[in-house]
Parts: sequence; C-alpha cells; structure tokens
Amino acid sequence: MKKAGCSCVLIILLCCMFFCTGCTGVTASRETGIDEDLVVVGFSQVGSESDWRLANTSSMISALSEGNGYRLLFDNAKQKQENQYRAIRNFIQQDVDYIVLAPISETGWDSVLREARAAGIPVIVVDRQVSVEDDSLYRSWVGSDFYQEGKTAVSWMEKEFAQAASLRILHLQGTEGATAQLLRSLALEQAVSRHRTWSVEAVLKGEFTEAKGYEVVRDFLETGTDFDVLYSENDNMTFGAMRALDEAGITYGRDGRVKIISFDAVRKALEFCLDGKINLCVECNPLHGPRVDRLIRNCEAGEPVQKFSYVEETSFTCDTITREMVDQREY
Ligand code: GZL
Repeated sequence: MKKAGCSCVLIILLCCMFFCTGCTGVTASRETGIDEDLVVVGFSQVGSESDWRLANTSSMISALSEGNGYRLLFDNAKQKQENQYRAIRNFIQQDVDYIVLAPISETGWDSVLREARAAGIPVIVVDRQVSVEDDSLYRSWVGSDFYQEGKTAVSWMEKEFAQAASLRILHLQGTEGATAQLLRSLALEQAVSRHRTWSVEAVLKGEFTEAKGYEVVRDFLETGTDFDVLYSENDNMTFGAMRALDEAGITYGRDGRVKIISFDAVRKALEFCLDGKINLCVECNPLHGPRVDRLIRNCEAGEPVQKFSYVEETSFTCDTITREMVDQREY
C-alpha cells in the first residue's frame, strides 16, 4: 500500500504500461510481484545477541506476515547503530508505509527520525526507548517497564538478605545506553544508596551476550574479590557467568555460596531456576509482534494510539517456580 504521492506515480506508471503493452494492473502487479494491498513495514532490529532478541524477532516476523496483510522488510543491525541508520534510510528510499525500530541505545536518533517524518513515514519504537528532543518523531512505543523490573529484583534482595550484616553485589550490566541497562541499573544504584550495608564490588560490561558475560566475570573472579549476589541484566550474560563460576569452583543458586538474579526469564533460565541454579528470574516479555500489529491496524483505521504501552510482567524464584510454568513458556 503506497501513499498519495506515490500512488500518482504508480497510476501514471501503470497507465504507461497499459497503453504500451496492453497490461492491466493485475499484470503490472504480477510484473512487480508485489500485492499493492499489503502494508509495507521496514523493521530495524538491534541484532541477535540474546535468546530474548531471537524470541522478539520471531514474534515480530510471525505477526507482520503476508498472511496478516504485511510485506515485511527486515534488517538485523548486528548491534551497530550505524547499521540501523542505514536500514532506516533504505526503508525511506523504498517508501515503506511504516518503520518499526528496536533501538540499540536511547540516543542518536533525532536526525534519522526527522528524515522519516519528512518522508511522511510513521515510526513505531519497540522494546528499548529513544531519547529525542521532539517525541512527535515517533508515533508510539511498546515495551517493558525496566525500572519496575529492577525494583522487583531489589525487593527480592531486601527480603533474601534482610538478616545479612552486609551485602556485596557483583553488577553485570547490559549494552551501555540501552533503556534496559539504564533502568535496571538505576533501580540497583538507588537501592545501594539507600542501604548502608550494601556495596557494589564491581560493575562489569557484558553487552547482553553470553560470550562477553563469561569473559568479564572470568576476569573478575581472577581478582579473588568476594561477593554475595550476581545482579545480571540478562539471561545470556548469566549463562556465561555461570560457566565462569563453574570453572572457578564457586557454587551458586539456592544452596550455593553466591546468589544469582537474572533478567529476561527465557525458558533456559527458568530451567536453571527450577534446578535451583538461578535464585530469581525477572521476566522481560519479548512478544511484541501482536502489539505492533494492533498499533499499525489502529493507525491504518485512523484511530488514536497510546504513546507508551507497557507490557505486563512477572518474576520467578527457585522456591516458587514449577515445571508447569517452565513448560508453558513460549520462548
Ligand atoms: C530488554 C531488551 C534486552 C534484553 C536482552 O527489553 O532490550 O536486550 O533484556 C536483549 O536480552 O539483548
């Protein structure tokens, strides 16, 4: 489906083709192979750095399918913002009907979103947020309340360590500048400033990947610095950290020397939680495809759309999780 400006060009083109070759619109569309009734969406995805991201991509692709009335142009930015810039400019060149952006970090979007607005292409932001001077540069955002996720983890720590004389924290951070990192970290930093007996032994940059999580925790453990709880901002970094702890002979989980808090709550993490290896899994729901589909349909119908839509989330502990909860997991 194209906008007015393009429709005129398209009609002229089709007339030329008709008079020149006797083609009809049907033949023309057979020529181009594109069903003009489809809503064309350009989706710029961060990358494929984590199980959460793979589930998010899968949800978006299955919701924005041709069967649902979409033609989806998908771009994987491989965790580089300049690749997202390139993808968005490419979508503008192709004159898509909507741009969906899952931004790698909050800043640096003003210019390219102004280009999308100048082209008359609405932008929907999913998952992490964008920090722009003018928030009319995007139509709507859907994602998680990352600050609440962090507060859920802090509440668990306050109960779990209520009797402890002190609490030494190892903070494993996700991609710097991502909303998930900024707000999960903020909740912890505020708690540490409230609790005089809490301390952060180190802040490690794990980039939300298993490999980097393993590397930075392995290097930290070589310093011999003790800690009581790992606050890991996503499951894949946690998996890497667990490997480093195993190699160092440090036990963890329900009966372990250190406790583990992990964010996302993908199935693999919930299995570890069920086994008592991860103490707390804080859910971050990636299944935004149906939500974006509904947003676009509302836009198409000229209905008002909410600027910010937060998804419902929960948490799981190794003392409360059940096999049924794990088996019900969609991702
Ligand atoms: C959170 C999302 C984060 C996940 C990570 O919504 O941005 O990015 O927590 C993912 O697993 O890499």
